[in-house]
Formats: sequence, C-alpha cells, structure tokens
Amino acid sequence: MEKKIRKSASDAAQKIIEWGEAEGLQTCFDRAQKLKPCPIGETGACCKNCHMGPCRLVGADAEEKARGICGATLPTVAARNMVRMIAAGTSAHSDHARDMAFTLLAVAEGEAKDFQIKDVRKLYKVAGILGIEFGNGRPVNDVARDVAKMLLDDFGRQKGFINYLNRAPGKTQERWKKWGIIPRSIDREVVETLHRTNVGVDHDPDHLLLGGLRCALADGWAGSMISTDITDILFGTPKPVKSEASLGIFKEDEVNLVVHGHEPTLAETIVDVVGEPEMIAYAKSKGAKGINLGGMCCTANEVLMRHGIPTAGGFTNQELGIMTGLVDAISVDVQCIMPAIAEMASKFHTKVITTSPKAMMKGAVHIEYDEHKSKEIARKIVKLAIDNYPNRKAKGSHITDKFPVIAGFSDEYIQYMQGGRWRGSYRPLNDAIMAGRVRGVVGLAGCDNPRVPSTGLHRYLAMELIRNDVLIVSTGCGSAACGTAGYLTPEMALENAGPGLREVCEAIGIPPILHLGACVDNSRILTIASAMAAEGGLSDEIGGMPAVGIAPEWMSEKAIAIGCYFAASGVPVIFGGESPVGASKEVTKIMTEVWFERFKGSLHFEPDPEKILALALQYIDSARGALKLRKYEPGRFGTERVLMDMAARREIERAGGKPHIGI
Ligand code: MSK
Repeated sequence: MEKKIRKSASDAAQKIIEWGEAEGLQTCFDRAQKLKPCPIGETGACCKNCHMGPCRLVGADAEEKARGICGATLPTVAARNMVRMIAAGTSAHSDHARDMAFTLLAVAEGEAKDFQIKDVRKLYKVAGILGIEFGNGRPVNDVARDVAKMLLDDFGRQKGFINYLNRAPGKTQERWKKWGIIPRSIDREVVETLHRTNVGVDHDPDHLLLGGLRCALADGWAGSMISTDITDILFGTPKPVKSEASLGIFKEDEVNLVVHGHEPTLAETIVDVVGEPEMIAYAKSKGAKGINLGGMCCTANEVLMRHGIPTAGGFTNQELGIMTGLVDAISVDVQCIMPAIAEMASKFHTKVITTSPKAMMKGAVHIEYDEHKSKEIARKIVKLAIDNYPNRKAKGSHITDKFPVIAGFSDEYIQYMQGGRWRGSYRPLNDAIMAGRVRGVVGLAGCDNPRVPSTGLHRYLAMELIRNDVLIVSTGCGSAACGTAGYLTPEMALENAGPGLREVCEAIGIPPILHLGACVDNSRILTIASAMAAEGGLSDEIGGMPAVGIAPEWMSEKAIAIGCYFAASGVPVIFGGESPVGASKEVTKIMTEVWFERFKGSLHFEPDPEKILALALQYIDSARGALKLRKYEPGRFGTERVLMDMAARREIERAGGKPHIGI
C-alpha cells in the first residue's frame, strides 16, 4: 500500500488536501512534489543576468575554477543572486509603505474622507521622532501631513540618510557607519543594488553583499517601519484581541468573504462595511444569516491585530480555503497571492477579486482600489460576495476545526504591560533575562512552505523554544502557523512553557508567543530590541542580545530582505531549507562568520529543524556568556519539566515526522 505523506501539520489543512486528492484537485502541495527544485539554481550557482547565459557554475572545484562567459566566479554569481533577492524583497515591503504614506497624506489633506487618524498618540510619537511640531493647538491633520511628506522623502532622497536612523542604538549605527551601509533612501538603495548586479558592474562578493545589507536596512528601518507606523496611526496601534484561526472559520449559513494579501487599507474599510445594517439586510435577502469576514496571509494579520477578524491561515492555506466550497469571494491585494487560486476558484463558485492596479490575474474580477473612494469600492466587493452566496454549488470539504487566538501585541502594548501607561518599559523582561528565568528571545517568522509538512517546522520550533524558556515574538505566516495550531492562547502555551518563562509570562500577563502582526511588522521587533538595549542590563546595542531570528519555512524574497536587515542590525538569523548561496563557501562564510564579526548578526541556512533549534540555543547561550549573565539552568525556577518526552515526540511524528525539505 502506498504510504501517505503528511503534507501539512495542520489537521484541518491535511483533511482538505486529502479530500482534494480524491477529487483530483491539484494544489501547491502536489506541485511541490512534482516540481523538484533545480539543484543548480537552488544553491545560487546559476547566472542568468545576461543573454550570453544562463551560465551554470558547477563541478567539484567550481568555487575556484568555474567561470561564466564574462569570467564571473561562483562567489560573484551567488552573491549577485542573493542581493537581487534582497532588492526584490525590499521593493515589495517598501512599495506597500509608499502607498500607506500616500494614504496618510490624502487623509491629512481631506481627500480620503472614509479614513481618519485613529491613533493621534502614535502620530505624535512619530512626529516627535521626526522632529515635527505637534500639540500646542496644532491641528492633527497638519501634523499628519508633515509626517507623511517627511516619510515620503525616504523613498527618493538622493543624499543623506533615512529618517529613522536614530531609532537604532548608537553602537548599532556606528557599525553601519564603519562598514558604509547606512541607507540613503529606499529607491536609491534598491536601484543601486540592482545596478551593481547588472552584467559587468560589481564583482566583489563581499562588496556586493555589503550593498545588499544597505538595501535591506532601507527595508527594515524605513520601508517596513514606515508601513507599520502609518498603519498604526491610521487604524490604531494593536492591543490584545481574541479571535479564531484555521480553515474552520468559514460558516455554512453566512456569506464568507476573505481578504488576502498584505495591504490593510481596503481591508479596514471592508471591516466597516460588513457591519453596515444595509449590507447585513442585503445578505439576509439572499438567504444568508449574515456576513462572515475572514482573512488570509498578512492582510489577515492586519485585521486580526486590530479587529479580531479570524484568520484562515497562512500562505499554503489559500487554495485550501477555496476548497471548503464556502468562500463566496476572496478579495486580494498584493504579495503572496498564488495565481493558482483563480484556477481553483473556477472549480467552485468562488469569485476572486483583484484590487491593486499593480496586480491582476486572469480569471479574476478586477475592482480597482482607490483610497479616495474606499467605502464605495468596499461596498461593491461585499455586494459581489453576497450576490454570489446563492451560487454555492460544488461540494467542498467542510472543515470545522478552529482554535482560539490572542493576537494584537505591539511594542507600545508590551511596554504598557510592563509598567502601565506612564511607566511602561522593558525592565521586567530585561531583569527576567538577566536572572535566567527567560533564556532569550526568538523572532519566529516567515512563510509556511509546501516543500515541508507545511507549518510543521514552526510548530516544532515554537513548542521546543518555549519549553526551553525562550520567549517568542512571531509575525506573518509564522503567527498563522502558531495560531492554526492553537498555540496563541496564554493557557495552551503556558502549559507547555518552561517554568521560568511561565512565571514571567504570568507575572507580566503575556502569553509566551506574542503575535506582533504581518511580515511588514517585523519592524516592531527592531523597535523592541532597540528599547531593550536602551533599558540597560543586557547589550547596549541590538548585537550581542540573547536573541535570534528564525524563518524555518521561508520562501519569499521578502523573507530574505528581512533576514538580512536583522543580520545587519545585530541578530543571528537562521533560515530553514537549502541555502540559496550554498554553492559558494566564500559567500556562506561572509554571511555567517564575517557578518557576525562586523555586526554581531549573521544569516544561516539549515534544513534540519533540530539543528536550527540547537544553533539558536547556542547563539542565545553564548550571548548570555559574553554579557556575563547568570548561566541559564533548565528548571532552576519553578518545577523542572521533561523537555522532550515520548508524548511530545509522537505529537511531532503525527504532524509529519521529523520535518525536512524535499518531501
Ligand atoms: S504573507 S512573505 S508567505 S510570511 Fe506576509 Fe506569509 Fe511569507 Fe507571504
């Protein structure tokens, strides 16, 4: 009998996948099995930057001897491929940020009447950082206009440096200055990075990678941070909210509308519109009991963080959502939207609606978003979903599993939890780390990936890390993976956390896995790390903290940009999967050893999740040693637990066995 391969660690997802296989429906999981990665391109050894090639630099002595037609060496080719990914990832987050800045400007100038500044306190915080006058009777919209214009300068400035440079600790900035990687502006760094990789320009791998780091820093400390800040200003800085996660969020007797992608603006308006009495009455006139709004990927995270809108999960759940047969419409904006959803939707009644002028899809209905008439457009989308409700026909796989979730943690709220509105700080957390109650902090982020039992690596690492007294901050599909596993509740996670971490979480009143938002909100981790450095007692820069970033199932170029801005900011980062520079020992050494010497951060690629865990704990413990903190001793606080018992091992096996790339 053919052995069934577990394709997702989520039971709900796995059930739908199996149902789809029986029905002959093809998903990303089937395609991942059929399409093996090209081993030359996968490891960075293929150059297709000009039309003399593609040149494949292979062979046992390729590092030293292989040359492209122009003479490019393997390290040059691998470094160029890497920095191209950084530029693409940076452009994605930052173009999203540009639209947010234009929306803020339109709101300030009274041109986007469906929006207001919801968080004036956050606006004033950002104005203060930028040196813009606020308060003393100055109209809020004037402050907002100046903030928007100043942040827009971060895109096209030719000389100087990004506005938020001073938000980084002084020592971190000094390292950037020493190595010439202070970003000038987003567009300039993206363009220069791409220029350097053009045929016949920059050939020195180390120099190419330094340029890549400058570009990545423009993503983290400008593009992503701008997007997070403006989204908070316009829609509110997140505070903890209760919701639900998994494919069971869809309702048989209500209109199900899904918002998917990354941009929050239209989704925010849809949240308002689905609550309008006229819309609910219209849905009832079509035989539905109401309208059920759900999210997917990072648009989901945006509306989950601020409104508790339930999430159907991360990247690999998008086709599966449609396969429930219950999704009446899926409204998509930009990034991480599989073109496959249009084909899948054609097998059901689901309407796919594209909304961005930048992103269209054959087979979709296009309703173009414009922030100047946001409600009008949102109503069109909601109506289309309602009109489609009576058309449900094809039998889908109806799944009911879902888990409670607590999301909505921001830097501001975490500080508030540690001292209240006026005395908020990171003192309790820093003290807990110094004492060894909390061993360290891990940012568990990045995508979920059909090349492994999807979400399985996130689940394994999340559970093992909290058992080892490591506090987790999560974003993007990492959060979705934890949410759809039921890990984002204080109770569930506290039952599994190590005794020291459990004590601290109970004292502060936080769960051990903090959902910080969308992938663009990794910038919140930068501001948290900076605040912890400023608080004192640990490292006085981001580098040297007992902190690590992990993206075990990454697939997007955005993840590469994120990993690199963390590395340049001083955080050791470990990605799962095969290394996209694995063909070159020199480039691998630069990104692990040389970057660590210069910035105290690094970027590793490691397919084995047990080795990822071991490396993360090793980095945390050696940072503790270098800071002369109390040696971490498991079980010193509270009651010691068995960190990996047989039941836990069986649970991992049930979720797909020891997960590894290339099932
Ligand atoms: S959506 S970039 S799959 S985290 Fe932000 Fe998820 Fe990765 Fe897209």
